[in-house]
Amino acid sequence: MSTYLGLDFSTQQLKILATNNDLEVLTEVFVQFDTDLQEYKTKGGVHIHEDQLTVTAPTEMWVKALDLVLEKLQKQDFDFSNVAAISGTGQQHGSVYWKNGSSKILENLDSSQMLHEQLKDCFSIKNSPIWMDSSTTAECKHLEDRVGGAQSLSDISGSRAYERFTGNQIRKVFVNQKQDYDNTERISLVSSFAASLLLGKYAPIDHSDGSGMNLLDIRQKKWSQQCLDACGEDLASKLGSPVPSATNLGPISSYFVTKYGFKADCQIVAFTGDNPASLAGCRLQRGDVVVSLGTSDTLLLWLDEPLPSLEGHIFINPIDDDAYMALLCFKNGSLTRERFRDQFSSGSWEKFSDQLRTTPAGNDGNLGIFFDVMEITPAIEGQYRFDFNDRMVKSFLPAQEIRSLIEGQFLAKRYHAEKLGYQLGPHTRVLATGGASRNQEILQVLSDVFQSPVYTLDTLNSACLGCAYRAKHGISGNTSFSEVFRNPANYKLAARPKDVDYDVDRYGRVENSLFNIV
Ligand code: 5FX
Repeated sequence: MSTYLGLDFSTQQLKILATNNDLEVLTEVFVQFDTDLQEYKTKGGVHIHEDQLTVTAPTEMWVKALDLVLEKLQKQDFDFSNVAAISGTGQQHGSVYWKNGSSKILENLDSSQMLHEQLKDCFSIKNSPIWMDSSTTAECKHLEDRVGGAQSLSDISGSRAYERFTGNQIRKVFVNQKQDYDNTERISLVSSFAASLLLGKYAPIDHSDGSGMNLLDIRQKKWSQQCLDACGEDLASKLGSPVPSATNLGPISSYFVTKYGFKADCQIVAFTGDNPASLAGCRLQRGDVVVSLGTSDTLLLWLDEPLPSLEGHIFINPIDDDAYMALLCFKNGSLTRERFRDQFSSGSWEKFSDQLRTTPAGNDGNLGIFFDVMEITPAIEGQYRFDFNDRMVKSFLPAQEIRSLIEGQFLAKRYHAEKLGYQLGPHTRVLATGGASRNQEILQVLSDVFQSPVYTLDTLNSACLGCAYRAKHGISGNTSFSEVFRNPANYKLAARPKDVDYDVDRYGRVENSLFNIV
């Protein structure tokens, strides 16, 4: 009869999903910050400040949302007394600053009052910096300089310095709001903050989300003293010790037992970041890669031996603490595909598909790299076409344009994945999600470029679902993550690779040559 809950504190909403003991979804409810909590006046769940660089969210709004979402679940007559364990996730990188003395309040919550009424004065910084913030360029430079450069920082923490990464955000507070910094006894990530509410005491940061801070030594699995010293004073004690992502943190706070009827021994399993949680929700296994084809394209990879680079991010793996995962973001995704459809396929996806079907794999050597807006991976903008002799040309035939775009996009993904240590193997599965994963011809190119079968999967709720899975895993003793499932994953085989050979090294050479052109 046991049930499990997964919570997702994402940018625009707080969602909660319940599964039965077989990890099948029973119900889900959500609170939309802009509409359900209008008093906080957010747009898309955030406040963009006047400088357009600073982006925050009211911490108290997240606290209030927790009671609201549980009340919504209560209205469905959900039986809280069957919940064996809860885990959750939050938008990555965001930080919460608990004021000196707050742990006492958190440990003595009164179930006759709302959480936000009791915790409203507990935050030394009332508006949490979040992942959309890009105001910390100076702090990033400082951190990289202090540890010997961007590659050294990546070698330690899995990523070069990024504005949104928490260490740089913490340093901004340390430099500009020293009094508030000194008045802070604990700094949480959004994920560990949310776990703290449920636990009724400060929850540790988990290894996987902790890897998005530019502070954690991803091999030692400890804070890097060098990085801590570059970002603030006495930071180790403010952060607490990080723990493996599957750690069972203990029973739920009595506040929730009395107020909602949870049983007293309902366990809280460490919360993690949304991308790691998605990896769990997709039930990724060693060798798999998730390719999400949306407005921007994202890659999630399973890695055993990471090679940190100046592009992409390496995190400790959320479901196997000895492994790693990589996250790669590509900004030019669907919008570029749609532009090509309008320009070269008369606005028709059917014609677009037809053009892919009738052109040969490899495009007779015609290679295209199209970054309509400044790309993240790599940081280049512009339109580049190369013929089979690597000579730059101005245009291809319309059908070649279409194929060069799709092949170029997937070659970039394979090239950058391999640069981070990913190796294609005989058991590699490519799991495709997002809007463009409904196009069979696009999936065929993906399969050909990766020389692996492509499966589609429905991941609307992958982060939330991943946390219900992690909740069960966290209380299952020494069983591995894959052992908690009775049912096979619901993947559909969509394409098998044709016998073609793509020259990924050539793609890499050509892409690198662009740095000398732009
Ligand atoms: C990852 O590095 C990101 O910044 C985003 O995907 C956030 O996690 C979104 F919540």
